[in-house]
Amino acid sequence: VPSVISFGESMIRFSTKNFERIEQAHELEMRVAGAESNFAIAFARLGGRAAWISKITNNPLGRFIANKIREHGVDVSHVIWTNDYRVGLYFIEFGKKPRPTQVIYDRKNSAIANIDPNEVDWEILKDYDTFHTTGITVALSENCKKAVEIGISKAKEFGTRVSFDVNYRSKLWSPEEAFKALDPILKNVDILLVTKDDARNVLKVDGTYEEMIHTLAERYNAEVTVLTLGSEGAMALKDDRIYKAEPYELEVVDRIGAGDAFDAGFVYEYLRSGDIQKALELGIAMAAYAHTIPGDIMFVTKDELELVITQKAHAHDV
Ligand code: KDG
Repeated sequence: VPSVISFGESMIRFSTKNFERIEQAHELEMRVAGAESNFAIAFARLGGRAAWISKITNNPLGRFIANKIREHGVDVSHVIWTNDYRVGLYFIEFGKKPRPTQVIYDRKNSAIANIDPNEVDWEILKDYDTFHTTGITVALSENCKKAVEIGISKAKEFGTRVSFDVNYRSKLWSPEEAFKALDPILKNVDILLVTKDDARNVLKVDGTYEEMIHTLAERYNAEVTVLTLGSEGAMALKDDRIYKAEPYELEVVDRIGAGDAFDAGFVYEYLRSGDIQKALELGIAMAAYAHTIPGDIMFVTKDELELVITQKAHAHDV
């Protein structure tokens, strides 16, 4: 069974209902959000073994987060609990064109931002195939950045693969700050996951998608490089060979968390079979499903995904 351990912050996610604006809302939906826990949950739901490391304030909000993540079978026993600091919050109002979706973070001074990188028992990475984290974690604080760097170097030492999604968030840092911090880190990543927008705006690669992915592969030398193309599907490069997967036709309910779902699908299948084409197909199917489900979390089964993958493959037969 493929296994991952992810590292990052999760927050309470409050969203308005029926496309209300935050300013007018008198009711908010309360859910859990966090790229790295979304990833671990999606991975666990596929049948993988998943754990999530974080540091959380021990209060009802923090317990709400850990419980919601545990519910899907993710091991949260390595979480570091503290009585200090706070649980980060995150507010969303969904827009309808031309009004954009808005995100407000209220997460400064969260427990994980104050993590001491040495308080994590990095030895546990030995028990997993892959260590996964994202640029969001690096953006949170100097301590988090250190922790990511130590985690990656420990993973290397133990022969645990490192998967990393650039996951640029403009509310956390500028593209220049992100590039400066992430560029050296990405050189130590085995499975590099990046959207075309982050590749262009943060990593400053240009040209056609093929040119972009080749540049990324040459610059960072990952075992496999994955470029996601939004509504155009996704592409991967391994050993100089390019693989592509076509997108699904879909209706968007909530796109947040789709990237994490893609990552989980890709990494799960890549670890399971090593088949890049299949990994892309599972990633794309996961992302498509994620767009149809309210909230960040992937309430799906492997069977449901296999069904849509088969239907897609046969769509051209008729
Ligand atoms: O990928 C989805 C995340 O952006 C969301 O869960 C919130 O982790 C989050 C963040 O920091 O934006």
